[in-house]
Amino acid sequence: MKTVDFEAMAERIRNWGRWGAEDNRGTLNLIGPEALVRGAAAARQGKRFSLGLPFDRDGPQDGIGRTNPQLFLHTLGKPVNPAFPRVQWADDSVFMTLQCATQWDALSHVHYDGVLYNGCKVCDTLTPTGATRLGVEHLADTGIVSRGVLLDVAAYLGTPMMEGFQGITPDLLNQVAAHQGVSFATGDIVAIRTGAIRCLTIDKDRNLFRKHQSGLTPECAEWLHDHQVAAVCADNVAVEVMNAGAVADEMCLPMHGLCIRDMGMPLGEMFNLEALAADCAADGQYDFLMCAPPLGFTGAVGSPVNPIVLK
Ligand code: UVW
Repeated sequence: MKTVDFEAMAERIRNWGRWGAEDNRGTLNLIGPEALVRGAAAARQGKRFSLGLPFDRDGPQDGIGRTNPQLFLHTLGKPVNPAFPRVQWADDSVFMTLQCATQWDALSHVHYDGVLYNGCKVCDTLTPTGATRLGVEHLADTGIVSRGVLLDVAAYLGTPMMEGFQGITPDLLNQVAAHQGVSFATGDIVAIRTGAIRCLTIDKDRNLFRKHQSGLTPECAEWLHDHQVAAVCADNVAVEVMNAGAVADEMCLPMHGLCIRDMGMPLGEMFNLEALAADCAADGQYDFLMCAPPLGFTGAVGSPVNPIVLK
């Protein structure tokens, strides 16, 4: 059954040209001086949290599509200067899919109908050595930093983890926000907690993680647009609900298309929100400074990140 008129919604929320034809940053343009000051002001207790998963061979990927980080310490000890053999250095290299663990999707990550954000044609933009437009470096130069607001959907539903593949609707987001007593301002980063990351952090079971992928329904793209959100992140693999069938009939991963390609909104995936959520529940403060700069790999379509939150 068709529940969303995908094309109509895409047209309503499309930000192409809003920040100029050459824009590569999309909704991050909403993070102006006011948003930065609001973010800094949310750090008022001297608490800090990392939202990053470890980057190692035991990561979330099953190796079928994407590769967990393979680190090679290829230089174990080499003299800096042979005249001083006591002082030596070690070097390492890593092979990994940039999307393998906690990460940002850049605006070049997802397209449909051969067109990316801001009307960039895939054939002119995506090359085997990187994206000529919309690469993650454009999100890295000023960082992804703003006020963050946690919406702890799992806690609101009274469960440590949403099981299976439950869709989180705009109505549910509003209920969680009202319950927590939070409101939103232009340029905020919204963090959605389903609890799914516990399959990795507690059960250490990447297969179990794939079986519990609740997330946002496509209608939430319009909610994010209406609330002038700069970026959204979640503790699941795709921010949006997976395996829910063809929610919008003709589209798979409809929120990816709507957010990344139409709105120009980066998606943050596999953010570990557990310790932060426990603290927010304890002190009632659900907003914070979120500092989550991607790495500036030129032309990359995404980047690993170790987000740091200050309260
Ligand atoms: C896809 O699965 C295509 O993307 P993501 O890693 O953003 O969920």
